[in-house]
Amino acid sequence: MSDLKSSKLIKRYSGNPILTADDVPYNATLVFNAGVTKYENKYVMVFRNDYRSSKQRLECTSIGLAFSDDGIRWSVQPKPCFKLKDNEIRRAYDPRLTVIDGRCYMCFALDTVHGIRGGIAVTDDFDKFEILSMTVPDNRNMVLFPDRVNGKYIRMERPFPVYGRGGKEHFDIWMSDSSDLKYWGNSQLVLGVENVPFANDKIGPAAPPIKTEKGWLATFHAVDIDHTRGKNGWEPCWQKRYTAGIMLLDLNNPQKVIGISHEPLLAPEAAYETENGFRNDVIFPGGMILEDNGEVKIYYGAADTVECLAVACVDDFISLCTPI
Ligand code: BMA
Repeated sequence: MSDLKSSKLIKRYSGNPILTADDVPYNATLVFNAGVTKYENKYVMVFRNDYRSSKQRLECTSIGLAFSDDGIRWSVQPKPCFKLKDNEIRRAYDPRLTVIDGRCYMCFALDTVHGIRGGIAVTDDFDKFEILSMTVPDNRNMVLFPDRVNGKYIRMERPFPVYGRGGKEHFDIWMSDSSDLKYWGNSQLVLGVENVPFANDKIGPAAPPIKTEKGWLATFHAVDIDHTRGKNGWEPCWQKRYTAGIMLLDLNNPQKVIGISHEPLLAPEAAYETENGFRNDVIFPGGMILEDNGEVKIYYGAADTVECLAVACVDDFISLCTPI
């Protein structure tokens, strides 16, 4: 799995990265893994910011807020917008946004004393957030579908069962539904890591899916480990690579995979993905927007350090997805 290339059907924005720590008017070091949506005629971004309170460690995380008129040039608001921290919760991070019936919902991961949890909150102004639900550990990478299916809200997620998967990081994509966004059940497996030819470790949902006539288009991240990789970033030893994949899910039974792209959509190739980052070779999409002209914008964190954009045509994405 040494040489992975990006699909020819997707183009990186030539002005990448679209957001870095230099654009943020408060303490910021790594600005990445953003959730992006269109809400009330503007593009909205919530991004992860890991920063230092002292010179030594990147021990703090906040979630920043930015707005844009074109989805490319962003203006970061003066203060972070969401912080969840107490004696139990260490930080909230990796936010994803979905607009459902005109309200904006944010999924996020929580590092807590007793494990990693997935949360869902709703906001109408990006100032006040009402927490609707938090999972038991360990779960994260949760994304909400923008429409109900058969009357139910749908969430994709990535639990991490360790004992049941042989003690390895063999983690898969699951789906649950809910009548009220608070109580979730009817959980079903969607895609196993063994079904993704460019993963040998784990997979997880990436951006919230978009609806097309042919099915739900859903991105995911796929991880491969190579133990011959040495120091590959600021950390002493980072041996994983994160690529982005895409799949097409049945409109009425979204737990059913119609097809996947058997090659990555995006594999780390550009310098801002492979060099000088906190963890090099990481592509982590968190936002996908379908424009009226059929263009799809994909927003992704690169090297856990900056936020980037790539664009493609929705019909090309559909054509890439063939049966497993
Ligand atoms: C995952 C998460 C992401 C991060 C990725 C690569 O486990 O922590 O936030 O981008 O690792 O470091």
